[in-house]
Amino acid sequence: MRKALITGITGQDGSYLAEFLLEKGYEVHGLRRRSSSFNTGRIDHLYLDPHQPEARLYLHYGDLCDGTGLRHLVEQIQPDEVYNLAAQSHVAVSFLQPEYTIEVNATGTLRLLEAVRDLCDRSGRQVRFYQAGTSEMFGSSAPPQSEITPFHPRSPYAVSKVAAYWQTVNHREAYGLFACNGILFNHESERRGETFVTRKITRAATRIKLGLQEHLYLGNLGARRDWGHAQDYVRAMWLMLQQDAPDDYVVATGESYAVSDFVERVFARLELDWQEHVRVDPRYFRPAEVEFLWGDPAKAQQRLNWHHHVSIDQLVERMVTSDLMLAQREKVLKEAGVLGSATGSAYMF
Ligand code: NDP
Ligand code: GDR
Repeated sequence: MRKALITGITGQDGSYLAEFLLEKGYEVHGLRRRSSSFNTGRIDHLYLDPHQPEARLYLHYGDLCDGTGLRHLVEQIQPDEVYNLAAQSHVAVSFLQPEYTIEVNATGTLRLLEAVRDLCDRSGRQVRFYQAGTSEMFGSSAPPQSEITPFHPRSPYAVSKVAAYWQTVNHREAYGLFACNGILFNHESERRGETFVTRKITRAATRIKLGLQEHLYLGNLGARRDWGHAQDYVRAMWLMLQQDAPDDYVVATGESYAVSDFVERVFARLELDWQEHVRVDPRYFRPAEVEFLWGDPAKAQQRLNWHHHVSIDQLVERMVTSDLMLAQREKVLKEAGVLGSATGSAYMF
């Protein structure tokens, strides 16, 4: 049975990747952070008591800031494949916490790469490594962006990911590690964190539909993104590690829409007039913005035979349907007097 280690397993992509690998018959090990509140909501449906013979998902406490712990875990688990998805992944937050963002995303990746290199050296095994790179690395480079487009990062987050990208390339070239960078454009889902713009929009619009809130405050409505569904994108991560040789790949839909387009689609689906409800609040503007991301996925299509299946309309449909159910539940609880109206804090950023 092949073993995979996923850092960031409690996040959006980690949860879909865990699902995908379990389905493929892997034993899956995930890194979870110690937290004072539960942070496993996205993977609880996959978890079985480890005493049960059919259990194949194991969680381990760890943190990308703790190199010793990472090293112990890599030694103990002896994975065949390592997927490094853990990150301080919010671009706006990275302007507020630049040192921490670099510490986790850049130095953290280096710590993990070194632990994997040592395991390969000592055991003579070839461990395959996936690094979660991002279209944010292209920053202000003109679209369409592909593997040969120069990087011009526009945030501490993007700078940290460029560093992690080159560390991954360097471990491949210097030590012969089977290490790949996925350069993934934005991908969303019903499990997307609520402070990323698509989910912020679907959460707010569905709450507006049910009378739970009146307005949605957003920043730059003109920014353009190439949005896919996370389920399609985790398949690409796995495909990269199944090739004969390691390489780097852009993963995108090849279509780009403005934030205002996404807003319009969501509100139209709910038969609401978005202009009545959406307000621009400059607090959500970023010190530097990435205006136009539009990926060229030709290499992934040709070499990995990867294609996205979920269209922008299907993405909107899935997110709206799921958030409508959440809002309905919220409404019932509120009417029963069980819930206050404290959810507003969730919509920061
Ligand atoms: P999420 O923010 O949903 O998940 C991030 C994960 O990283 C969570 O499991 C989080 O744990 C964990 N994490 C954060 N800090 C640490 C740390 N110090 N040590 C260990 N774990 C940590 O991100 P996504 O799932 O959306 O993205 C996955 C990866 O892909 C990230 O690296 C992101 O930067 C990158 N990426 C994402 C894209 C997207 O559009 N979604 C596009 C391109 C790249 P906890 O649950 O405890 O917070
Ligand atoms: P992004 O995603 O920065 O592309 O990073 P996000 O959804 O946060 O922003 C997309 C665009 O929408 C604009 N925007 C707003 N964004 C947020 N979050 N909140 C708002 O109110 C708002 N109003 C407008 C932003 O300015 C931006 O232009 C995501 C993350 O998942 C990264 O980890 C990943 O690497 C990239 O996608 C690819």
